[in-house]
Amino acid sequence: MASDNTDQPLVLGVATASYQIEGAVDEDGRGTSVWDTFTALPGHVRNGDDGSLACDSYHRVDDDVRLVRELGADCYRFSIAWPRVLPEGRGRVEQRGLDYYDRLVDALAAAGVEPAATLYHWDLPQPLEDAGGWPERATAEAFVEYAGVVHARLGDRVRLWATHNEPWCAAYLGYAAGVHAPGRREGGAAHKAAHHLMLGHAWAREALPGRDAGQAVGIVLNLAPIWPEDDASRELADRIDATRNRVWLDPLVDGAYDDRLLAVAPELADTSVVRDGDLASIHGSADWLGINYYTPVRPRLGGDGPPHPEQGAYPGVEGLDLVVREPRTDIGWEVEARGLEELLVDTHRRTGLPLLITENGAAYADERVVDGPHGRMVDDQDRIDYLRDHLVAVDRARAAGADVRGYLVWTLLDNFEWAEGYAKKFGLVHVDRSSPDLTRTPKASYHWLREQWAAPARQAGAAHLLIP
Ligand code: PNW
Repeated sequence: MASDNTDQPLVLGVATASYQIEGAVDEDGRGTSVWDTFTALPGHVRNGDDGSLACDSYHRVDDDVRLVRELGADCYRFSIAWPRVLPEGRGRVEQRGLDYYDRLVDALAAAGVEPAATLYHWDLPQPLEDAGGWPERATAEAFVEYAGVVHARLGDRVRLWATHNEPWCAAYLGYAAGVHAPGRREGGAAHKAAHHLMLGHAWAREALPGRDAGQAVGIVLNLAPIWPEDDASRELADRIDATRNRVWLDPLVDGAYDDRLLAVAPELADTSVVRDGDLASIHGSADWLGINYYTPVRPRLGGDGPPHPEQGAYPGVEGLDLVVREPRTDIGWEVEARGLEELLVDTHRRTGLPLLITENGAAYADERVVDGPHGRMVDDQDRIDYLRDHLVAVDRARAAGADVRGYLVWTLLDNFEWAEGYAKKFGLVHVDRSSPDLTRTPKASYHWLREQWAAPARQAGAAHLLIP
């Protein structure tokens, strides 16, 4: 029975990811990741940008945590760079890399902010990619080893864990479309990567001690509402839904890949890839589910013209056109808060899991620095409007019974936005890349959220909302 959940407290906070903010790629024994390699090759990233400096957060833990605390966030979601911890991907452990996350977690504790750690936000150690990457089952085994090492160091203080961030991007943008690292264009490899990502997730969760004692392990998916443009595009929409949503949710919820999915991803019918017991391992393997939402997907049956640039991200699907309606953010993504409401209600019905919105936010060209009530700041009214509309959508989904426990904004700082480099800015805080200390200036949206979040009396400590 649907119940109104709007009187339940909501965890509020912000999210970041290691490669996007840390910089310091050659420090303290960090190994090479696929993103170091990918960004070094011309043509992969706008303006030839890379994450070697990023926001220099590796050296600015205290500044960043202060910004999180002063925002009034309950929770800070960050990710751990695998090659800082295991420079070769497995085997030798680099304590200095772990020390950095140790300092971060302690600083968050001192600030009264609940840490939420993501183990994999795309920084695959290059040696593992050299051995075949996620299309190889051995990568899932290495991930379990890595997860255990991190957990042994941080598990006494971190209670909220996510295994993977957006495995769709890792598998399909990385191995099929080739627009993310490692830049391969092999549709079949992407489907295998998808399975191995889920397998690594499930095995890692199983291997983490303390899961029954006040810890919760989930996975972060960028599920999307799929809205066919017309009746003729319904069948096409179903095939988009297969790899965008069902390849993750079906094994998790049903312990199976069904025939409609196998028609798009025949590699998953191969019993040397999907082995006995794999689906049983993945079945039910999440204590909570993270949802990253930015925009709906509107497929339309394409004509005979050239293939749509994003078609490569949907291997096994021909004749795809993707419609992007107005209004759009600076990265070209449609603004449509109803997509979030629908996604939350549908995912609640489908999974029954506690849901945490682990990312939502907007890229705008925030160039106007003004004198405001809080001193110099960036006027980003468009971002305020985006966040307000999406927070209203969250409320509506909760009123309709969706079990949404929290909402984290993407992202704290203007940072390295993957293939878009530094040109597309999602931050609540502006980072002056030309200043030697990478000066951070909160935008109007930061001040607005702080006022919003100070208003309701929220319970201190966020983890209890997601811990079983
Ligand atoms: C997510 N796409 O990435 C990530 O989790 C963040 O690291 C990222 O900064 C944020 O969303 C904004 O992009 C995506 O091209 C990157 O479809 C690209 C796509 C989707 C998600």
